Amino acid sequence: MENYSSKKIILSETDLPGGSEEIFEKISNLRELLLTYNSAIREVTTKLEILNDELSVRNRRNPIQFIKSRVKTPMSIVDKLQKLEKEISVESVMTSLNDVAGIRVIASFVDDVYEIADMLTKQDDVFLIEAKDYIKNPKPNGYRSYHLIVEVPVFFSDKKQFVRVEIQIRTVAMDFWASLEHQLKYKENIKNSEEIEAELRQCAETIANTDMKMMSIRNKIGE
Ligand code: 0O2
Repeated sequence: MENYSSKKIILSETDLPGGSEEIFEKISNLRELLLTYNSAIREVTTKLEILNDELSVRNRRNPIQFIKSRVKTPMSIVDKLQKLEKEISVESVMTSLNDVAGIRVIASFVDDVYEIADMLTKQDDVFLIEAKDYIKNPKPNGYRSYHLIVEVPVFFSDKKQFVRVEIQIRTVAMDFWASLEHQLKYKENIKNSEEIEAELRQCAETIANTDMKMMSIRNKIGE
């Protein structure tokens, strides 16, 4: 399970589970790679914080409640490369994986989700690779969120490197739902899992309706 956190994450080879040293020797510049992805997260997070500050001055409310981030663990990087039948190398990580750096933006209202995505992707040093709207088109299990894959330039002493970052933007309610549903995926032998899935689907609908009502109440208050 990948843990998103609002704290800065610093990874090192000591995070590797015992016995996996051999496979990680293949990723020669691991430290540099993690530094690169951490830098891209810092860069995008700063952009989001600036947009939040600007909007809070203009609209007198914060569209972003909080921002969490994580860099994929070396173990899950290798797992994913193996699943995709890709070579285990730094180049392969950079070209084949879009979600090594992940940012989760928790917004106040549904229209904030779209405004944040739009303002970020309009910036001329943010290159949109892919957008997936699971709010307009929820997953069959009820999952709702707006996903972006962007590429940003990270400047080092001797080079400029384009790095991909996955950004998930969703409301507080959608995030609450996704956290509980995520636990279901990682728990084995859950009793009545079909019943729980149906309950979660129903909760997702209730949450979507409540999100819409909250936006309409906010609009009435603002009139
Ligand atoms: P984790 O453990 O959260 O990192 P891909 O990322 O290419 O393998 P896909 O389906 O093309 O897969 O990407 P998608 O749909 O954009 O989903 C990527 C991430 O969104 C997931 O990462 C989850 O974090 C989140 N997500 C997608 N669908 C669901 C869902 O049904 N429930 C919950 N709770 N989260 C979801 P990971 O790596 O799968 O998981």
